[in-house]
Amino acid sequence: MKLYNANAGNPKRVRIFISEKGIDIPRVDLEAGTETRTEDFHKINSLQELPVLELDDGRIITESVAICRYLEAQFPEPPLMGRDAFEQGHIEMWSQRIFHQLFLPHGHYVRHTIPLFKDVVTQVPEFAAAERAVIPQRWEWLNEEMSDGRPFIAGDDFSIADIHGMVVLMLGGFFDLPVPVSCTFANQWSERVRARPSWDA
Ligand SMILES: N[C@@H](CCC(=O)N[C@@H](CS)C(=O)NCC(=O)O)C(=O)O
Repeated sequence: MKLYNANAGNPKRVRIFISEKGIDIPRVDLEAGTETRTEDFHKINSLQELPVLELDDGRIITESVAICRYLEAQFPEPPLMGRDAFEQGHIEMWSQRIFHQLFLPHGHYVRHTIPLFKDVVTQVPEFAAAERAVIPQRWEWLNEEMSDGRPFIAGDDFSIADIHGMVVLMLGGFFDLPVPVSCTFANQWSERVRARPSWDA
């Protein structure tokens, strides 16, 4: 196997997942937005995005969550996507919530702001500003949810829902969008996940 990787949010999701699984997958490091916009890379992923997992027989899986799902099936321990039907549904629920409530506003802000995406989307500065403005409220929502004192987003165990949150923290670090200081529980969670070895993946 090999992972086509970049220093960006969606590849980071997969790198953290791989680190949490304790496995090692060789990487091909590319620069997203430049080295991905070639004819050769188009043959690998028609959307010209990273990450991409190439299996030993040449088969390809794109989409960060799809890659995680494949790895979860191949390497079930430790389980990051739930052990039984309830856990799987519950973790997926939290993954969707973190993705829609927190990752998307960050993603929209980035895509509508930085030069890398100016040929990919029609950048609308007002939309970028509006998406940036909702982020503190979304952290307050998560903080309220976690005020029951649970250590991780979906409960007692670390899961892919936390990995989605870690990617949000990483983007927040790049674009000066920290967890509001008033969000005590969310900040405690942030410290907890930043202390994991996978944070540096
Ligand atoms: N839905 C995809 C999104 C992948 C994506 O947007 N990757 C970005 C880096 S975070 C990229 O490669 N962008 C290059 C470009 O837009 O040219 C996933 O989850 O993997």
